[in-house]
Amino acid sequence: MPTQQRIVMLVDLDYFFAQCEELRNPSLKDKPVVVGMYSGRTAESGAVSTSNYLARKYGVKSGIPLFLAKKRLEGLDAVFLPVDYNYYEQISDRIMQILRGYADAFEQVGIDEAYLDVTQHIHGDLEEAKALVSQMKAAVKQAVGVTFSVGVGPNKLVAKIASDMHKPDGITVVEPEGVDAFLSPLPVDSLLGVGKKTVQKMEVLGVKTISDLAKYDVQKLVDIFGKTLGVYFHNAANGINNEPVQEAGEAESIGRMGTLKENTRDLAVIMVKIDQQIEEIYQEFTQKDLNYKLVGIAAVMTDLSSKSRSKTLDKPAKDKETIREAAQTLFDNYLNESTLEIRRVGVRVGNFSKEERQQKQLTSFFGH
Ligand code: TTP
Ligand code: MG
Repeated sequence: MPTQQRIVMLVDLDYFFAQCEELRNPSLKDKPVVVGMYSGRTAESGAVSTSNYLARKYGVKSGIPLFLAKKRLEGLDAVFLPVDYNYYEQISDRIMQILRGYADAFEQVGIDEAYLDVTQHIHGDLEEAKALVSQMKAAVKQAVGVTFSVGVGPNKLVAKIASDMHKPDGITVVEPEGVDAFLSPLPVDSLLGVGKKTVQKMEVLGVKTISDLAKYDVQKLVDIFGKTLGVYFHNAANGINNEPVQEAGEAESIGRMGTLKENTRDLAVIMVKIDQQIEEIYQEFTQKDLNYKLVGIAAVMTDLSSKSRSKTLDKPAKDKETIREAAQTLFDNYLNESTLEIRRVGVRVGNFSKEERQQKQLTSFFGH
């Protein structure tokens, strides 16, 4: 199916943890609300998980230390609450259930995001897409009481970036002809998988915007970043992304998940655990005589939020080293983008099918 004809949406729930708190206590709505992960060391140590838009006006956002948030909100009637992940998950489940009904294909990513392929549902008509988003927003508002922002585009990559443009309760539609103009001026770190280190490397090359990256020689990118990433960056910068919207777990996979001895951001410590898991997985798929074509990782952070990333290989493999290499790269990229400590880790292999798959440009390398 030609990429241009698809219509893909990314739904991102607005200031999600904080919005959930406002939902069960509407009197919070006109106050700055900060949801934090308290580390327990002192009453104030820990980091902000998220905040409502009122708190953001004072520079309080995800990742900053709680004591700094307190300082920035001093004298205001601010409310600080601990993360209640189970409650947010219940709200999320109800919303996802509703959204699923609007999609030809649905893929939830984390607790507050989902991709919807709506191409057939709306006969490829972007005007209908806007109407559909209005319906979705109204349905979720009425049934659950939560707002979200939506990006609509010809593929997952564009939809994801678009979803960030108008928040909260926004919608951004990028037409296929408008993709280049939309992406060109954006900084390279708007692309999934471009973290701080990559930004620095690219800056040295004189590459700051997506337009710079799109024009940069693909062979040089491959020399610098390796084949998979180099080609991914080149395609992504040019708005090319054929990755299907696919329910997680649709493809059979074999995996292991486990808790680390202590919370860490140290890749070497993580890989010790991952190596044990690979050993077990290896036994299992060798017994079943399977070749795998996908390697995935998962991480649960200290605030119990979880992230997963996966990478599809150019060709099927059956050895341990390939899993290890891919898992290490995925964790390395992930650590590069997140500031939280990791508590549990996992690795899996999948896509055991022998058929050649068409989809090779995967933004799901980076999990979103
Ligand atoms: P986001 O969608 O990144 O943020 P958000 O929903 O709070 O705000 P926005 O309106 O900009 O979409 O993340 C979703 C939830 O994940 C967020 O509500 C809390 C959690 N989270 C953390 O716990 N730590 C973090 O560093 C980030 C970025 C998010
Ligand atoms: Mg969100």
